[in-house]
Amino acid sequence: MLTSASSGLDRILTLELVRVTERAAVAAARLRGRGDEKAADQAAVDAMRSELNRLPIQGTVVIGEGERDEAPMLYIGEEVGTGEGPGVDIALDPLEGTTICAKNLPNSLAVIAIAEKGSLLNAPDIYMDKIAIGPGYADGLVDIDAPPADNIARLAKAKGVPVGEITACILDRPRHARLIEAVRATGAAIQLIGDGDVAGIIHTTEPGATGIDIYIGTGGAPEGVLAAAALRCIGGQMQGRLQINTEEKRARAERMGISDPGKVYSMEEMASGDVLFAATGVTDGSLLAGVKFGRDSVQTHTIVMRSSSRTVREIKARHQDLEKF
Ligand code: VTB
Repeated sequence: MLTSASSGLDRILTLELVRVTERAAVAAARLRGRGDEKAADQAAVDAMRSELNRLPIQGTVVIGEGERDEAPMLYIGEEVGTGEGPGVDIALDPLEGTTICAKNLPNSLAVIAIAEKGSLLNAPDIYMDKIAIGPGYADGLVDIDAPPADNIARLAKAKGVPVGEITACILDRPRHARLIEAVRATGAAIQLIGDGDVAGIIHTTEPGATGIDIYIGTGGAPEGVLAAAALRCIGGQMQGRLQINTEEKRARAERMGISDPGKVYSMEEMASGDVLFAATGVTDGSLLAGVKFGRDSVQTHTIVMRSSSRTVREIKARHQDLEKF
């Protein structure tokens, strides 16, 4: 048995996880900048699935490529791993930011989180309102229900800088027009991203390197759970609320065990227990370099971490067995 009640997930799995995102990232990177989102995503899915099936786990995908009828692989409920070893829940996104990969723009990632059974929010693939900041601030400093101007002002004060030195990351979507206006009215800067809010949220944890202090806005709920898993490991704060605004979404959420449609989830409620998280850069980004193809090797850059120890490792790998890649 690889788990023990006191230590949560086996630490060996942390390093095993790196291969899973590395393989997915390399497969997607071969299709960077080709304008074909579907092909890049499919390549990442295939590669992640085959590597995942080598892991000594009895894994169940709880955040995946979609529900079974729409996703033939890595669908929600799919059993993955060798079938020997601990039972775990898995959240994954083999290519987070398909459009940015297809356009070869920054910050697309291959991402996975492994958690103790029952500890990840089983979110339907709908929108989630999100707010996140990095570590080192008092609990509850920002609040998803507070006006953006208040959150930005509180963050600036806590950081000890004028509001004009705060940068918010927001997905560039028409639905965010009012939010963008409200943030700009404070004097804060906005980094508008085309896709990839898992990276956007992780970037709040290292404002010195990324220039991003706060993430605000509405993106995918599955990406929200993945980001919460990452922040559980690095530190930081996040809140999320599912946008359950139709009867159909309410029914879907209820089937997944969600009974309170207006609930604000804390980071710990989205990803509790022991969580392992890994992300490999596909395209170059502000925290992770993208995959580099050389004559005789392929280089990858991965961040891998574990919530129970809060260890954050960066692994730069040079792969020379090119037949595998
Ligand atoms: C975001 C973004 C993802 O979905 O979650 C977004 O981070 C939300 O959906 O990379 P819309 O595109 O409909 O705004 C993605 O773009 C993935 O599809």
